[in-house]
Formats: sequence, structure tokens, C-alpha cells
Amino acid sequence: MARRALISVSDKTGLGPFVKGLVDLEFEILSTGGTAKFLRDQGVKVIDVAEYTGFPEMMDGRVKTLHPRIHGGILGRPDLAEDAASMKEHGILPFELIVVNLYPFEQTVAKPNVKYEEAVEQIDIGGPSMVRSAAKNHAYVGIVTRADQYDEVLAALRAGQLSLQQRRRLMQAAFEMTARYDAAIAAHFLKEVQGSAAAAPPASAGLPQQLDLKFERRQELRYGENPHQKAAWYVEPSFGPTTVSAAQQVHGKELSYNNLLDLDAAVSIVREFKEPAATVIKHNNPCGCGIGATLAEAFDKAYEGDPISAFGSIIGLNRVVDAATVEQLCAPNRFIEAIIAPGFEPEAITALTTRPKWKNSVRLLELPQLMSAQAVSWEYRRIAGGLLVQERDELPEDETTWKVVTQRQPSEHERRDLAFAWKVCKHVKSNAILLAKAGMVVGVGAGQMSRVDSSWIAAHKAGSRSKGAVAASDAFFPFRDGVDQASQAGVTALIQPGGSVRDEEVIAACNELGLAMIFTGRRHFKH
Ligand code: 93A
Repeated sequence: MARRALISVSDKTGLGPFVKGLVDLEFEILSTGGTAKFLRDQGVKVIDVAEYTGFPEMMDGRVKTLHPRIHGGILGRPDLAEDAASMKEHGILPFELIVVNLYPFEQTVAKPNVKYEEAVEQIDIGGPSMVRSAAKNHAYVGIVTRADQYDEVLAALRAGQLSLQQRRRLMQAAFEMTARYDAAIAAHFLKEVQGSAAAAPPASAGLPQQLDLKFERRQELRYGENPHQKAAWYVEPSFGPTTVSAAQQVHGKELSYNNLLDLDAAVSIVREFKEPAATVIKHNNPCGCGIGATLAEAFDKAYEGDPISAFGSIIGLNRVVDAATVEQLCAPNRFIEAIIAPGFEPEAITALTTRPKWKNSVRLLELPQLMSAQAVSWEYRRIAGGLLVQERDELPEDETTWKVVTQRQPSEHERRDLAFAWKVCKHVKSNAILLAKAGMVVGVGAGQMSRVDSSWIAAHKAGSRSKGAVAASDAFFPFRDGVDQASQAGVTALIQPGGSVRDEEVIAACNELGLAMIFTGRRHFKH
């Protein structure tokens, strides 16, 4: 019996070589309009779905594959007498493989000022129908919904056929995809029907006596922070376009619980900067951050801040990823788990996803509106038996209120580094001490119970680079010991909120040591 695959995809990434592989295995290929044209341009012989169904694609493509000869061919069980008889009677041919990805609804609605009608037209009907039919009939059919599955599927077909185990895994991934797709549609139109203000009370509206929170399940996660913890990802119906919930994963393995936490941290940091910026996140803390004239330079500074810790990290970038940045990302001995950026140039995706060892694993996420303005939102954290709610620490900093409290004024370059260090330090777990030099984080002391230990760790991490660096502290120095230690390491200027009963002692220490110090008047504890 002829082997037959139906291919209908909006995202044609990796499609050519995959389908050519199928043709080599003597698969007959059926495709919808755009996909058929794409494949013919690549020299692949394709049968139009319209020729097979006897119906043209109609209504601007709204009706292409919604036909019993398609769905009968996907849902039919050829070894069941009744199904086989129906197939014979109606000229229905069985499919072994269905390859579908959907109209890019999420990317479309992530664009600013998208029209209502444009969003509606991006609701894919025929695609999810085929995906669901094929997933249901996985005992007979393989359902392929992501380009990163092509290699594995082709390898299995070359060796014979997809195993039942593989078809079950593909089925599960397919339902994850359609569930997420429908959740995105529902979330978008909830905003439309309620108005975004009603759906997401701004922080300024105050907190109600009772909270009626609604979160929709986006996807089940393999596990939580550890493999023995069950977990799932829920999203607010009104999530903003600048949030990780609005990001589109364009490549790579499934996201994990810890990935999501780190991606959230990465986005929060790079949003702080107008200039090209990059950060490297490990265990929810930045181990590197850099700004530069180009994204490539910023990333190189971020990674080199602590290359040992950076191995296997999550990267945040605030510009579209170009070829020069990819060269830095793929430099020898660098290994990255996930990258989130406003976008990737097509060549950047190809280069990243064909790098040996990385190709299936590296997770690439596009967040087109990463740099758009946003209102301060609420942060919810569970404690046993309760829920704590606060504004996220997102209020923009007003540098005009900062005070130089020492005899010595910071030099211009020190002031630039202090402002840079302060923005990053805010995102480090308390007690946080962060050393920076020339737009690059060179040492981070995070999450210590004593500030002086954080200072020691930051200086130790920076090594010889602490000479001429500046230091930021997320809260006041309670004693002069932290200042003494910074000075010994070669730090020349400090930034901190101030507000200790011993501020005078700390300022006197700075004057004695010739350091410049700024008080910002705002603390950034992060528990
Ligand atoms: O408009 S639809 O909902 N109606 C359909 O019958 C249909 N069949 C496939 N969209 C439909 N598709 C989608 O078209 C697929 O999910 C895929 O994303 C896209 C591929 O179209 P083309 O091959 O013309 O580029």
C-alpha cells in the first residue's frame, strides 16, 4: 500500500529536507496551496488537496481540508472491516503521517494595534481539526506538529516505521499544542470583550477585600523545581504583551518550571536598558549582564562576567538576534539552555538550531514587545495557607533624586557604571552586592544572610577585575565593614539606598578611603 503524508504548514522552517526525506521513502505527498507551492519550488512532487477532494480551496482558504476524504483518511482504521468498506466506497485513502502547524495567531496578536478582523482570520480551523483527528487515531497515524520533531520522525521512518510509543508521544505533544493555541485565542478575546483595564486591575486601583483570581492552564510541566514535584503553568487571561506568557517558543525542547522562572528574570533585567543589553541567568539570579554599542558586544560582556556559572544558562536579550550575536552565542565552550529576545533574524535561527549538540535542545523564545512600556503589575506569592500580593518592583528609577553623600563626586564613567550596577542589583536575591565595570557585571554576591559575605563573594568572583569597579548594594550597609571590604578589593565608588542608623559611620569610612557614594533612597530587597 502506498505510504501517504499530508503536509499543511504555516511555518515552513526545516520543511524542505524533511519532505525530501519522505519522498525518498516513497511517500506520496498531499498539500494545501501555500505548502504545495513551497514544496514544488523545492522540486518535490506534490498532489494538491483540492485535486484529491474534488473541491477547490474556497472562502479565502477558510475551507481547504475540511472534507470527509481528508478526515476519513486520517481517522479511518483500515484493518477494521467497516472502516475499510467506507473508505473503499468513498475513495478515501489512508494517511500514515500528518504534518501540520497552525496559522500564527499568537505572533499576529502580539503585534501592536492588530485589527480585530485580522486576529479572527488567524484562527485556524482546518489545521487543529486535522491535528486532533490524527492525534486521536495515533494507533495508525503519526502527527507531527513541530519542526524540531522532523529529525526523529524521519530517522524512525528510515528504520521502518514510527513505534506506538513514538506516536503516543507525538499525540501528547499535539494536544499540548492545540490546548495552548486555544488558550491564546481565549485569552486574546477575553481582553477584547472585557477591555484590558477591567481584566487587569492596575496596581494603582488598590487591592480588594477579596481576590477572585482566574488563571488558565497553559501547559502541564514535566515537573516542578525537582523531578518529584508535579507542576503546571497557568497564565492570566489578561497577561500583558511584554510578559513571558506572551512569548512564542520558536524552537527547542519543552519549557521547564525553572526555565520559566529564569526567563521571567531575564526579561525583567534587559527591559531596564534602552541600549543593547544582555543578561545571563542562573538559578533566578543574574550571573552576568552587559550593555554595549551592539547586541553582540553586550552578550559577550554578559557571558564573560562569569563564564563558569554561565554554562547552561538562560539568556535575555533586548534586541532582535542578528548574525554577529549568534557568533558570540555559539562561541566555543559556551552552552545555553534558552534565549528570549524580541525576535531572531531567520539566519540566526538556522545557525542556532544547526549547531551540533544544541540543535534540538536550545529553546528560542520570541517576545516581540519585550521593550514596550508596561504598567506596574501585581506579584502573587503563596505561603502555606495564604497568598501575598505586592506591586512588582517595576517603578522606574528617578536618578534626579539620587544624592552624592561623600566628599568626592563620582567621575562620569563611575556614575554610568553606578547607574548600570544599580539597575542589575535590583534583580539579585538579597543580600545583594554587585560589582560592575565599563557596562559589565564582574562579580555578584547573591542570597547571603550577611551583607559582608555577599561583598566578599562579589569581590572573589570579580578577581582582579574588581580594581576600578563600582559596587551596588540592594539595601543599606549596616556597618562600615562592607565598605572596607569593597575598598580593599579596589572598588572606587558605591551606590546604595542609605537609611542605616550608622549611615554617618559608613559615609566617614568612604571619605577616609577616598570613595564616592550615592544614596538612592530606594531599597530593592528581593526575597
Ligand atoms: O482556514 S483554515 O482553518 N481551513 C482549512 O480547511 C485549513 N486546512 C489547513 N486553515 C487550514 N489549514 C491551515 O493552513 C494549516 O493549519 C496551515 O497552518 C495552513 C497551511 O496553508 P498553506 O499550505 O496554504 O500555506
